[in-house]
Amino acid sequence: MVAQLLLTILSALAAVRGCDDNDAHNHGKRPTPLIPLTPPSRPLEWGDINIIHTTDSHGWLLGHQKESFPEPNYSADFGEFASFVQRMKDIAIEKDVDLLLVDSGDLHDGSGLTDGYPAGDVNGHDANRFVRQIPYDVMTIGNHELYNYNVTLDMYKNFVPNIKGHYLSSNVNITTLDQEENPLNVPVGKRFAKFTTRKGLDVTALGVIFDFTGNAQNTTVQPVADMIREEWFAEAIEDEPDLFLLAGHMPVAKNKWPLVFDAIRAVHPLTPIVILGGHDHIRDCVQLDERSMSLASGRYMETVGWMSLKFDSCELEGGVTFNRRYLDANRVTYEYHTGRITLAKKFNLDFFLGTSPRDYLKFMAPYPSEDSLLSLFIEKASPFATSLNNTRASIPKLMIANTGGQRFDIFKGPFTRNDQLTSMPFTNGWLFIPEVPLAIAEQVLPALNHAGEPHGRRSELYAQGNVEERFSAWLEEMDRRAGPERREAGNMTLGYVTTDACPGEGDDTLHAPLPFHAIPDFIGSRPPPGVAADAPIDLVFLDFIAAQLLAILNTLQQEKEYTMDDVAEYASVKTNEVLGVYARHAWR
Ligand SMILES: *[C@@H]1O[C@H](CO)[C@@H](O)[C@H](O)[C@H]1NC(C)=O
Ligand SMILES: *[C@@H]1O[C@H](CO)[C@@H](O)[C@H](O)[C@H]1NC(C)=O
Ligand SMILES: *[C@@H]1O[C@H](CO)[C@@H](O)[C@H](O)[C@H]1NC(C)=O
Ligand SMILES: *[C@@H]1O[C@H](CO)[C@@H](O)[C@H](O)[C@H]1NC(C)=O
Ligand SMILES: *[C@@H]1O[C@H](CO)[C@@H](O)[C@H](O)[C@H]1NC(C)=O
Ligand SMILES: CC(=O)N[C@H]1CO[C@H](CO)[C@@H](O)[C@@H]1O
Ligand SMILES: [Zn+2]
Ligand SMILES: [Zn+2]
Repeated sequence: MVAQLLLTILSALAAVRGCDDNDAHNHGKRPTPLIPLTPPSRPLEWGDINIIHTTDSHGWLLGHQKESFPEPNYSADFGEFASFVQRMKDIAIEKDVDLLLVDSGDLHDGSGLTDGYPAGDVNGHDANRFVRQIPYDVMTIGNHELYNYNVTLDMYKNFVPNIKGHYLSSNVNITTLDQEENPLNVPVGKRFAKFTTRKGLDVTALGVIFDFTGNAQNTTVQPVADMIREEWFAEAIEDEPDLFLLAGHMPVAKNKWPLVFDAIRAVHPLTPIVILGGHDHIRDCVQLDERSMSLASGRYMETVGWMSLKFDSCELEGGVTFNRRYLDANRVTYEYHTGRITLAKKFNLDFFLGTSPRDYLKFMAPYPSEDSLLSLFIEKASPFATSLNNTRASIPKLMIANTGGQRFDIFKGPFTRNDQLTSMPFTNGWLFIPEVPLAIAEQVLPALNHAGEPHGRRSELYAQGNVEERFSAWLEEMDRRAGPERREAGNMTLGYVTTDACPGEGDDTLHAPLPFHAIPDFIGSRPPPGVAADAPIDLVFLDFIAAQLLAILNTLQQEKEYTMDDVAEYASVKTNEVLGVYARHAWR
């Protein structure tokens, strides 16, 4: 729900941002990059407490969108991250363990959604409305929240009061004016938080920044060494929790974490301590002792950090096992770890069959033509696919099919199992009558089309659920109505142009009508070359049209009264397999 909402808002936001560049890209749910991504190497190791960690996201809510290496690895957007978090929370509940979500700061500076703000606005103000919908338990302040006083003030006034969890700034203050316009020097967030997890574990959390000196006037960063001497600090760590959670905008190696760590260890030698750091933009992990782990999780929403703690016994002094992992932020990763393999994966719909060299169109291209889906099906794909493993393959044949089964165009580019099924979903079989003289067989198609689908036959087809004829009539009407005006509508994109029986304009986006070419009810393969008119051939056709075809055949000659007894199966390949078989052969 939240994820879906977020996605919607993100795309809305992107569209708004796109306003003044004319080239409003759609940043809605983007397709998985066509470049195949390597899935994770192994499942995550869950513990009793599990943590998802982000840091230094710097406004990369739209994810990495370029196709050059290694960008597709980080292609998930924030909506997908939100969805991942939601699913991981569900899994945590199923496993009956805790899952916490932590961010270590630097939400600002570094991408259009934060830095592209219009004059008079504040960097990150809009993007942070989406960040705060993610159910972070603990967030902390980074140096990029402190370069510009307006940004810090916005965090203090708008972000901090509205997030779901705790925003901690143990050593960072802001000076604002109180109601009497007197300077008021206060922490931006809270200095510390004590909370109980869903599973009942007590957590004491801090949010510490490194000894940053580049901060704006009227913000204060207290050196870490001074912070640990504060009275509030001593009080905050005095009671022993089940876990100290130290979030902070500070590299996990070679910085001031040991000061904080040692101060806590002096009081609590054995309490597990997790440190979630950042700022250097690297992936890093150290252990200050074996009852602690410190993790840094990269930058720019490239990396999602994972840490888990497993208590080896119920006793306080029992062992703790830590585990950490750096996840590439992409949809393949998220799907892998949530075990929510999509139906598309389960059905193997991405299975690559070949690369279509062009668009093959049912109504938008004339039939027959190089661009016609119908020509492709009956002249190329079906003759090829039905000749494989077929003892009759060497006998000349003529193939006939109806056009109701071709359901959707094929487009240039990768042709997958899903494309195979969208284009031709039905499982009709191929039948044949042997030894029909070519001259007679050649008359069958025109005679069928001349007879057309008899009226009774059409309403019967419609009653059976076949809507293709109504749909094509709708397109044809659009095309006819537009007439020569189409050429004048040069600035419009192609699409549906609806007229219905209700008042006013129904279509939201106005289009010029799609090109439309009438198609026959029946289509046929090319006559076999170099075969004499009276030579016998195999007349091959779909089982769906057998009755009609026999009736026509009996009107075209008097030599023989054909019945179903003269008909046999021609090939085992079904119509919904034909295009796939052909693609593997011709489009590889
Ligand atoms: C902060 O906001 C004020 C008021 O909108 C504006 O005049 C000022 O230029 C801003 N300062 C910075 C550093 O952006
Ligand atoms: C800092 O705050 C004081 C009021 O406390 C104000 O007079 C001063 O202009 C502020 N400086 C900046 C740079 O915002
Ligand atoms: C931060 O604000 C608190 C509360 O007003 C104050 O007691 C403390 O001295 C301030 N710390 C710094 C370093 O300014
Ligand atoms: C033809 O036979 C081979 C080997 O038995 C089989 O792998 C292949 O799928 C068959 N092709 C068709 C189109 O039936
Ligand atoms: C096309 O041009 C007309 C006339 O200039 C204009 O009113 C209309 O908004 C334009 N449509 C699009 C989709 O750009
Ligand atoms: C680990 C991983 O998924 N690496 C991928 C990063 O992206 C490139 C394409 O840009 C793939 O080739 C890698 O497999
Ligand atoms: Zn950063
Ligand atoms: Zn930083």
